[in-house]
Amino acid sequence: MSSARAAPVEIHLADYRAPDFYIDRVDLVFDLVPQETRVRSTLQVRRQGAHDRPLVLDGEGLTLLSVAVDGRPLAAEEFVRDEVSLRLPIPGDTAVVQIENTLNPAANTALEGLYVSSGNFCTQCEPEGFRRITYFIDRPDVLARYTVTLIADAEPYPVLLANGNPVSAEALPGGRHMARWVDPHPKPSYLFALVAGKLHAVRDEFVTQSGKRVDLAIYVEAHNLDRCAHAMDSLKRAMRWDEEVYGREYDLDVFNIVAVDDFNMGAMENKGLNIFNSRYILARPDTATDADYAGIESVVAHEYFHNWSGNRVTCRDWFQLSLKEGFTVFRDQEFSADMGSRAVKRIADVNVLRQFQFAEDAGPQKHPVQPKSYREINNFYTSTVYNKGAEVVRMQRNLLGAEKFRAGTDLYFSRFDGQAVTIEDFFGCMSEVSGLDLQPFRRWYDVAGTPVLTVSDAVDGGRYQLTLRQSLPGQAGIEPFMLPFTVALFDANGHPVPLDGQAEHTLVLRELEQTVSWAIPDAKRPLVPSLNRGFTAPVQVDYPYTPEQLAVLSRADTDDFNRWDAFLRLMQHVLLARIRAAAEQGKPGTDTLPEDLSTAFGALLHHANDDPMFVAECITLPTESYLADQFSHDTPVVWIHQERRRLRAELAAAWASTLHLLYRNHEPQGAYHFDGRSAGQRALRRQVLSYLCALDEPAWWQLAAQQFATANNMTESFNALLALSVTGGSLFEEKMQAFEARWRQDPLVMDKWFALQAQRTDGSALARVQSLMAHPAFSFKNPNRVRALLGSFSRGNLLHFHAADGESYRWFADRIIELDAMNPQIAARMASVFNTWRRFDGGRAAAMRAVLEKLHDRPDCSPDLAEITGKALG
Ligand code: B3K
Ligand code: ZN
Repeated sequence: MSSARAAPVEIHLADYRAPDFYIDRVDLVFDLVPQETRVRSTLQVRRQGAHDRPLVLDGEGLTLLSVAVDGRPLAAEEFVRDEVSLRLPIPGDTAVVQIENTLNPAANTALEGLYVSSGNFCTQCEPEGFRRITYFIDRPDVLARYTVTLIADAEPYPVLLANGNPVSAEALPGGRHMARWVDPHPKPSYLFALVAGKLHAVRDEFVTQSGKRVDLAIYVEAHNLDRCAHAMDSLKRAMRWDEEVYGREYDLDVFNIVAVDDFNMGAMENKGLNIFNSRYILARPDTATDADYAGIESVVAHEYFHNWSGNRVTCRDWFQLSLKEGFTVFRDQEFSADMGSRAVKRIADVNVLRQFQFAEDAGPQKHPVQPKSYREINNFYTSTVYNKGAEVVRMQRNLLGAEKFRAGTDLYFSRFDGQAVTIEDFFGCMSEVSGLDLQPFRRWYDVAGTPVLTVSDAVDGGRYQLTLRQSLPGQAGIEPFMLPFTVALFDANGHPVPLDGQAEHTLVLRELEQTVSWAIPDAKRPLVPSLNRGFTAPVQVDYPYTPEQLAVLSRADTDDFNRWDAFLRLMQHVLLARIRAAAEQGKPGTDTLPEDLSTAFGALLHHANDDPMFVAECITLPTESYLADQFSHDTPVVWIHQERRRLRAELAAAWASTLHLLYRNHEPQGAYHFDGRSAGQRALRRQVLSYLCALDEPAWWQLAAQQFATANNMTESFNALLALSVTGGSLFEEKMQAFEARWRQDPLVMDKWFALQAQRTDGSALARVQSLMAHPAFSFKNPNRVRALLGSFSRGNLLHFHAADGESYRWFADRIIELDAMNPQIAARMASVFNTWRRFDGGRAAAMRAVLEKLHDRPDCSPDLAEITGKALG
């Protein structure tokens, strides 16, 4: 199928108009054949308002066979059809429109609409894929009740699934069979789904809080049946949690999940029929890591939570995307926090926010949580809409308190059930239940960029005073944001200094500059403020911390998040200073490990027995790409890599015996189990081993090799490889080959191997990636494989992707061109790595700019890619 579309126009929020027609009921009959699927659609159409405009249906890449209105077939001259629409006159206020069309799912490489994955039919309609299946008013504010009949050959497609509840199934002549599904809940077309294929189900059941039994099933290929237990368990826990925490009950007789191998993103919340990228379902201790287990738990929950936040109450238009995504991410974050360690979950979420969203906010694709315009909506499923959107909901929860927030969500769900609504509507419920004037808060949805909070303090006449000033990088004369900001105070020994008798204080900031003060008794100076505790607001805090102050907080802060943050700042402080110095002098630094940092590192290690997961998070070095983001020009690629390695080796040398002791003491016993304690132990051992292997001592490498040989689970086995990759060499090579030999038939496991290969810094990484494209386990058509090999090379291999000769850029751009012809969404995502081109030195910047121009100036560049490259070029 060609991915070419009509030239996209810029769509503006301000231009929103209610639809000219509604469609109340849809009856669809699918005759499923890979090369030519036939769709018969019957639409009950209703005119909205007094007008005589025609009915305009969206449709792309379809072959139209017939159209009838109220039973009368239309002649060709009675309707108008172009590449993206079908216009027909509707005589009265209501009509029954019947359409027959065909399409070619087998040729659909864009994985949008109806396509074939591993021989099975599946769909992806959000945001605008339904128009690639049949003609429809394909926008989220048109909600209809669907009846769907699937007809297919029984042998290759024994399982036939659609949204809602199954109502009938029967065998048909000629080896065919049919199944009919009815979804009683009105829904927008983006939530439509069907699946047909040779699949097997793992089944379970859930009894809802009102006593209703729901049949649960996860459909996979037969050989994956033993990899569904964790996903099923996660689903049941999510269903219970949504009842307990939000009072939300499930509303159909069945809940089905299907895992497919070819999928553009993580998963999709289609009503009653979630479709998942198989990587977010399949897990067995020997094939999946702790990170995979955690990812499955949160994505299964996320999609389930959409049943209310997204499906029952949906979005009026795509500018409201964060209404469902930001809110649902917040819900899944809280679910995972309740299932495991709250502090560690918060650290992980803020890490994602800082690494991806802050970077997005600082680049050419910056946009508000509620964008004001777009060309290709697929490009707006971003970290800003998802992760900053979740922070904005979290702030509302923090401003209102848990109880009022729950009253607000109750009101929202009951008032807008079955409707397509706006961010304003959500927000209005929060104001209404709390009586708070949240209007100043609205700016969080409207303004792009990460606010900076510049904080200064003073001690004056027995009072401790904080002055907080808001600014937005690159913008003068801004209006203030409203934000909750939690603070506490410590003395030089790390003892808490109460503020007005309280351990901490949540300030609600509303002004560009605010000063607050508290009486403090004699506290040992210097005082150390703990700011934005728990990351109450998604801002950059700019306070001139000294290394001594950071060391105090990393040892003694009673807020785990800020303890972690203090140590990170300390590491970053040392690393950035060293990187700058090395870049200036053109040679590696020779200074010794700063005492503050080393002592703080040791103090954290001593805490590891109490909370191994937390300490593992703390001692994780900032990634190279995160460090690179801290430079606004002449990013010193080589020095970032080298100085980060040097620091790792120094810390390892200083603490080798403690590290080794921790490694031995935290060996998880018995069979693999995914729980906080043992996952924490494995995470700690992973960090510890990576530090030790950074030392030039073969004994540590042998330790990793031994772990690789004896591990009874993928986490420990892969962590050993990761540690060995720090040094490279023949031992690493040997273990990589052993891993490949064992797993080459297992694509999901091979993704880990491809990603690690792509990130290797020994030898010629580009040549290695080039040759791996021909590996039998690699497929350019599969988004997971492309992300593993090409995505990891471009984003995870700073040194080689940004090699000074520009060869990697040019080779990568040529792969993007090939991808663009097959799957524009993936091509656009891959291309956004070039967004940072202005932050590199002249030679690299020119080379990146040249490839952006090459990508952009092609006549057949997809709208997806053109929007990204156009913005990057500015
Ligand atoms: N709503 C889908 C994302 C659809 C992305 C389309 N490009 C998954 C999710 O966020 O739950
Ligand atoms: Zn979502």
